[in-house]
Amino acid sequence: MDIHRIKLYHYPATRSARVKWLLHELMDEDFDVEVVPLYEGGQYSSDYVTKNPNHNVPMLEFTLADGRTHNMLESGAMISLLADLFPEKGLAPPPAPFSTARADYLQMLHFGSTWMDMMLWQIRIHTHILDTDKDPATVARYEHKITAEVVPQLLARLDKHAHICGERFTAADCVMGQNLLWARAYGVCLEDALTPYIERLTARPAFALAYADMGDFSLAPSRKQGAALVTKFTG
Ligand SMILES: N[C@@H](CCC(=O)N[C@@H](CS)C(=O)NCC(=O)O)C(=O)O
Repeated sequence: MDIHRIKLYHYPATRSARVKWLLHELMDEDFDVEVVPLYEGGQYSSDYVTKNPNHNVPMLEFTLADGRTHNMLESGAMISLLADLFPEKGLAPPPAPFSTARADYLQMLHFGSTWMDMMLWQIRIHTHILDTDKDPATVARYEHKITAEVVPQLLARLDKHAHICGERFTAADCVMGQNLLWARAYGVCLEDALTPYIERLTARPAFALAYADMGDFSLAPSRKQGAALVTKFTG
């Protein structure tokens, strides 16, 4: 099945930036991007919800050579698939034959996009997105869990190698890099020993392209946007 075109539904500096970054690594600028205005509630429009009932970004739309489209809704799955689609770029150890490198790569890609992501999301929504039901204890719980359990695992890896799965940059670094920028914006993962890794990632030309729109992101919606979102946001 041939892919005719790839389109990313995106909002600056959010989880869709992971995917945008990898697309730039793989395809330079040869893909389409549509910004979904999250703070204006664009993710709840009936058109968008029909395609993405989770009302979020990223959404990745593949238009096939025969005109059909297929949408993906999970950033980790997108990263995994896209890296495999471009084996010549060398951003994912091959799926077969079995290798511990592949097993470790998938482990870290999913650790970043599910387990660590879950903690960061709880911190974010209980700091900036929820209304009257913000819970500071939830924020404190996940700040502690990240510091006590996640950061030591990352430091142990980065003490040995330049990237999260070894010497080479892989697609798992797009997830981990975005997570670390997200974490630092919320005052966690500030350990100095993580900084050289973050600097290595942010020096990549594809990172610069993916985050060129970062100035359009603010951590919190404005008071007016937040008031409009509150009736729709489901957590
Ligand atoms: N598990 C999904 C989560 C996507 C997600 O929740 N994205 C946030 C932005 S980082 C969003 O669009 N939220 C809007 C909403 O929930 O209304 C993924 O990793 O792709």
